[in-house]
Amino acid sequence: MSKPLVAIIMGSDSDWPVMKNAAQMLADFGVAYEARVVSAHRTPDLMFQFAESAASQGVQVIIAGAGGAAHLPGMVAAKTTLPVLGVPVPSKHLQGQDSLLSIVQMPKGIPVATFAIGDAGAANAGLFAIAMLANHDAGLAQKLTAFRQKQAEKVHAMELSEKP
Ligand code: RP5
Repeated sequence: MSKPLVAIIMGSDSDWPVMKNAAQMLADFGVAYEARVVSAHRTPDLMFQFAESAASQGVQVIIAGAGGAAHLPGMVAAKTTLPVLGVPVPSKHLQGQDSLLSIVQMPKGIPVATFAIGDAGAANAGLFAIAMLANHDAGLAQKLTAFRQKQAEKVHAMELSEKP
């Protein structure tokens, strides 16, 4: 297995069912990735160590998912200049609206690219990472074009049943 170009991190193993959607996308496109739990408030030292060493390990994009007071993506972004893609994970009481607002409202100077809440956001974060890597990888760019074409073909083939 080649060195991971994308690191997927998340605040808890309970985020994995959502974050798996990013991993699946990267796997489908044949992009090497690693996925691990790094908690901003429960393992802050690990979070800093991860963020500080990611670039030197060959990681080019970080996808960070968290729920609730979701400070993981922003804190990681504060410790690296790698692009950080934030995925708001649905939370127990506020259905991920808290996660979304925590991640998206970064103060000026430290950006986090924020995606939709939940599965679609995680899948799109995977696709966005692929699009960034595809800028310097013609084979990957071709796969991305093919993926879009396939999606369009599915829509063209859609037929509505039970028309009035
Ligand atoms: C956050 O708290 C995690 O990202 C997760 O979404 C949430 C709940 O964590 P667990 O209590 O399931 O470990 O840090």
